[in-house]
Amino acid sequence: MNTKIFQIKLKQDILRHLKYSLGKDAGHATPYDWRVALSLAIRDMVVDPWFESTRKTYEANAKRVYYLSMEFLIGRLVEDVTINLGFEDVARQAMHDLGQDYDTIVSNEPDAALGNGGLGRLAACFLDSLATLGIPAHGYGIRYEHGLFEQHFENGRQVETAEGWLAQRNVWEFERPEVSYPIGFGGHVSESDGKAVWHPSETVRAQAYDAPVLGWQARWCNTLRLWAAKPTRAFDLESFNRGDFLGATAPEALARTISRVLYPDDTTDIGKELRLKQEYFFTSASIQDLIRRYLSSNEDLSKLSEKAAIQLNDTHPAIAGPELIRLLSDVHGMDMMDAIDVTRQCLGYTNHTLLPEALERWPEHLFARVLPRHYRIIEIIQDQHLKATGSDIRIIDHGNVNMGELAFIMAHQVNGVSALHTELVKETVFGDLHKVYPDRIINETNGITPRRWLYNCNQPLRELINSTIGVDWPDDLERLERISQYAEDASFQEQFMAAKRKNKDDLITWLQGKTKVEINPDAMFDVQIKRIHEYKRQLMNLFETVAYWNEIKDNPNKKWTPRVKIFGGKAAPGYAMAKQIIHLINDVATVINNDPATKDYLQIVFPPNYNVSMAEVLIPAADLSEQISTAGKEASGTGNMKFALNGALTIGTLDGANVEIREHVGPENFFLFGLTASEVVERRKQPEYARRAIEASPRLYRVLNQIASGVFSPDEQHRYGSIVQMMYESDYFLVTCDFDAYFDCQRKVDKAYKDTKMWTKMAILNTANVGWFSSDRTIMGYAKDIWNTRSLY
Ligand code: 26V
Repeated sequence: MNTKIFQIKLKQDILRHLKYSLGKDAGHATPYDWRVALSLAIRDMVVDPWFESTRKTYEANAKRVYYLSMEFLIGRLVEDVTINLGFEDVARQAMHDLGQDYDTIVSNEPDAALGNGGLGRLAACFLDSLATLGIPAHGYGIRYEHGLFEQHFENGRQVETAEGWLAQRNVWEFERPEVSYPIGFGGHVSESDGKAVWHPSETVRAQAYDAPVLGWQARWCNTLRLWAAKPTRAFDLESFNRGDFLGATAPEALARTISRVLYPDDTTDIGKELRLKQEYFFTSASIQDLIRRYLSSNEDLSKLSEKAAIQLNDTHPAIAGPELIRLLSDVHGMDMMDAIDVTRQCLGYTNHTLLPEALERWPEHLFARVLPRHYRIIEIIQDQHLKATGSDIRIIDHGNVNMGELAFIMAHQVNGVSALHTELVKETVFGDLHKVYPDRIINETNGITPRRWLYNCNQPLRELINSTIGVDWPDDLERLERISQYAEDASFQEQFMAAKRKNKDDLITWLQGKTKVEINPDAMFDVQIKRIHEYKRQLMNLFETVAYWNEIKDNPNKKWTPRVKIFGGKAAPGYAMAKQIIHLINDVATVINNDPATKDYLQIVFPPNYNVSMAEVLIPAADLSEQISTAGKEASGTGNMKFALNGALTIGTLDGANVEIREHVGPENFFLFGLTASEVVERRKQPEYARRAIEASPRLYRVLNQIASGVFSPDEQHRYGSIVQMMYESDYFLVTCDFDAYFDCQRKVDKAYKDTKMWTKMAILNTANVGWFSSDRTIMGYAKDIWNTRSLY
């Protein structure tokens, strides 16, 4: 079909959905109606490729990947799907013909925010790449009623409100009432004919909702299956008839609690029973589902690993090990030791953090009460591991069930997410297990999908690349290298700069109404967007901002490089220090933005409610990417890759994937500073390292004094006393020790930015040389090293 005919058909489809799916006529349709009608029309076109991929997979009886993740941070979908179908222009024109602005309509879609940060966004990029590569795969997760909380500021403080993406119709999902599994909790275990029988005291149902995941150019389509918790008995008529109306709905409310909200805390082991139940809930449903699928085409469960690769996205689904063993042995009669072997051949485990407080441990008594049969199976796994290896590393230890050890011991491969992180995993968290299983830990450096993170979010740059090197790069991103030959070409440079400028203008437009600050588009846009955490060191960035402000005020006649400091990010609701940091950023912004002496040179903006859609506007507009974590703490980072791909230069430490990014773009195109991971460890051993660093840095000393004396909180002088005190007394993340190096490095950045030609060349070389960080490359690595799966087209 040619474009014209498609356009007519799409228009008809949109109007048909408006009428028959929404019951609206065009004259009375709201933007919401138009968006839903457009999405449904687009969705219709995904169904055939979806069926086709499923049919091919069944026909080939192919091995499937099962990606188990507590989080999928997807963002909006309609543009993504439209672009994968190759219908962007058609859809834009069709909407235009219907009197609607495509961009306005699609921006009305709520983000699917079923994740906290990096780990969840990685899962979403992986789904995109699996579909693009034609690898049969299912994502499995939870259909949270409320995604990540929404953030707004009241007097500079973060306030959280419940997010409600499902209040509107979720056009992408297909409800599957017929696909549902019982999930038990609690109770006791008895024995019958030498077999264990678990009698749960409470049972809920996991019901499937499927969304198609379409790959690039619609060549392949996988499924994201999310589970919603439902009661086994929806309504208690007896209670209702007695007049107990609330009690009648209690079973439903109780069951639904399990899939009600996404845990917003990615920093602490909150030790909540509900969280454990959530983990078991979606893992058990997924394992039951994949066994059923296997048995629909195969008989012998001992060969399960020939058809199923199960990847654990961190330890949240680590209960998959004991659950699969339970089902194989208790339910399907397999010998327990064989079941352990089969399970291990199926499982892979990805570690995403070294932070000790984020490693999951459950109090033994809680675990044994909620999952008595699994507790017993873990004891058996542990015995087998102790006997086979002679090691003394236990899963159940000091009254805790350690999910990291469980995942490690039950997986045939364990991977870190960047080269440095993987080495640190071997040396630290899993040092002892690594000695016992020396071939188990491997590295798979993270990646990002270039479809969302360049092709879709940065149209000006996309067009420039297309017209310069052709259109074949989005599914083979290393082809971007071809633009490096134009890095010094005056006309290409000019166009590259023009694209950046267009994105900056668009950002300014987008910010209107979100901030009162008037932004200078010629200023350097310096961006730090990520969860607020001490190790990510937003504080160091802020201290440097204050120091720069001081410098400008002290030397008002010097030619300063104008900067806009942009912050974005949410703090976990229970993380008091992170919330203080947000408050301080906003307070500093108020003072600096209102200083007439510096406002031409320095501005701070912190738009609230950072999410995937906001990242899609901010990243293309950035000149400078802040990747300044304490070395050894950021497992990989993926924002760092998105910025570099969009032509921002990085100021960063040797941490996570920064190390590899720097190798790819060349050290001369990367602003490096700070202690290395091993220097960090050494520095911490020195007494009073923070106090000494402050004493040695008049600049930092002055900044801390200003903060302590209430310069930024005139209404409450001592508001930030605890932050300043923490800097002097502990400063675990070494803000004080890296401050001077960071400040000096920022002045190098200033200087480089003044030389527009030089800067543009460096930016072009960043875009040209980060093709390796495509998540397609990452997924090919997993497919080869861990899953042993292949593309089916
Ligand atoms: C832990 C917990 C603990 C219980 C409450 C909920 C919750 C949610 C998440 C986590 C772990 C978060 C780990 C994480 O997001 N790590 C990030 O993973 C990215 C992808 O590999 C990586 O780029 C980031 O550097 C890393 O911080």
